[in-house]
Amino acid sequence: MADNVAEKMADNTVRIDSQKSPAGISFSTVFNVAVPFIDRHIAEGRGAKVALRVHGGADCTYAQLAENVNRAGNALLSLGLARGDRVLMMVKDSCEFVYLFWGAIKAGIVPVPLNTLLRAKDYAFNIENSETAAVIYSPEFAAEVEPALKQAKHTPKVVLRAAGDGETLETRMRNASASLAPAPAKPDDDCFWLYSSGSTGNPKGAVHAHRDMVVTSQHYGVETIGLTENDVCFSAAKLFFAYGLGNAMTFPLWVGGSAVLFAGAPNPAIVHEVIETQRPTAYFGVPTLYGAQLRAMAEKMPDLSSVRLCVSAGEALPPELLKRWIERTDTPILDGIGTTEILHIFLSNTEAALKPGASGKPVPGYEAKIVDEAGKPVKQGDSGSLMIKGDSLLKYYWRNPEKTAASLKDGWMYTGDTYYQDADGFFFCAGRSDDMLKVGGIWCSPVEIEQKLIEHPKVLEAAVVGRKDEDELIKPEAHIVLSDAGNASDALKQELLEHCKNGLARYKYPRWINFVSELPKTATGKIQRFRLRQ
Ligand code: 3UK
Repeated sequence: MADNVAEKMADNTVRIDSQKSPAGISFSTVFNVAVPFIDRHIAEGRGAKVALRVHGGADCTYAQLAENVNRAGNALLSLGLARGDRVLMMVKDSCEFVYLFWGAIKAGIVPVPLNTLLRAKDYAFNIENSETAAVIYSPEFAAEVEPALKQAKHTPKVVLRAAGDGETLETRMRNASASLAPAPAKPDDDCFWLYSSGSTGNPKGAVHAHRDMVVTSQHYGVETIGLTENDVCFSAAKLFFAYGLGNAMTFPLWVGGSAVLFAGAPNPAIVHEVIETQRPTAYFGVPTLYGAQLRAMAEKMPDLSSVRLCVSAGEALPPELLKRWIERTDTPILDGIGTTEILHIFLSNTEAALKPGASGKPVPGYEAKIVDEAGKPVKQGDSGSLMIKGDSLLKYYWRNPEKTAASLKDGWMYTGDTYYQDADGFFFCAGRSDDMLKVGGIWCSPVEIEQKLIEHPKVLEAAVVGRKDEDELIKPEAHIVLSDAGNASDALKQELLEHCKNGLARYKYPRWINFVSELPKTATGKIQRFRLRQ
């Protein structure tokens, strides 16, 4: 029956059966996801509606969006890119990001948005690992991207700035046709990648299919947080994160709502200014920022009256922060856990079922189980490894069959998180199964910070662990053995901080440095980080 229905569906369409819970989602056999997210809105009469509102810039209507997506897709094709080629994007939150991402997909090219806070050596790895055909970047990131292009052993066919002087994506788009037929694809074909980091080793390209953004937008965006075309979404987390990509791009574009885009670094003052001037209805933040916003509110209370819904993800939201936020704003924050591999939130609190400190319950369309080391479900209340099943899981890690096999088992994904479930069915986070830290919602590998510290000539050994700050949120702390203990001084601490800030993405520097005489180790000499955690 379902197959017959699928056969009868027009190309590039989705059918939602909302009588079912979770809603049944069927895809046409020929399915390029750019059509329902972009072109559908013109057919549905939303051409004149604002799709993207740029803080401090010009709005973009759905009609302009559809035209520019076509122009971007044609620009890539005219540069010689072919089906399945990757295009790495180091692009700020802006209309160009959205044009390029969807233009690539519509043309059958695979966009790979990258974290714009990374450094040249990180980008050199991405360029080589993806064997990308193109690198397109905002001029703001030239100082890291351009050296990376020189360092990398792979040379992309196309290197272009997104905007600015000379030949850019923008000039290419101006000369490109405004119409583009969608490249034929199937719901399960490769569509876009996001890189995900691990505690040791290099980041891994998580390959997502055409169907995945429909699944997250429908099951979380519509069925869990109730977004509609009247919503205006603002995400403090940038579009290059899976979290931001859903919040401020796929969700509003799925429901025919609007997104607020802001290119700069989020801080309480600017986030409050954006909320006051753009008046979003849904706000998506991370715990560290909610904490900083609360401190700023003690000085000056912003007008948040447009916001009906606040969401937090990236790391657990401490109950105390939630309590203080509700006291101040009278709006709850819905904490939910998502991953790059599953694309968006799969366990979430809702207004009807909210427990402070919990990650909530499974989002419609997802199943969760907590298993022991043998893969067997644990007793209710016991901690174990959290596994998730659902239709938005990555297809595979790019050129990493071992990691793919270790992470995916019979349609279930190991998240790497330790969880337990209480008697009411709420899931609670009890830490990671590796040493990875979430700092301001962003992955931070202790090993990477340690390696940077050890590069310094005065450092003999280093161990980095997570320590809770005043908001109960984890930040990196370094324990350092100096080659010559006599060098210990505050000036050296400052020097080591600068060394880290200059060599690593800026959010990765240790917030505390302790000089110690030795580090706890196993008999085989491995640092026992757990003994250093407070
Ligand atoms: C941790 C949480 C407790 C957890 C993400 C929303 O964060 C996202 O994706 P990443 O791949 O990291 C995934 C890991 O982060 N985590 C995320 N949210 C929570 N831990 N409570 C939470 N609420 O360790 C998870 O494995 O960067 C978040 C939507 C999409 C995402 N990709």
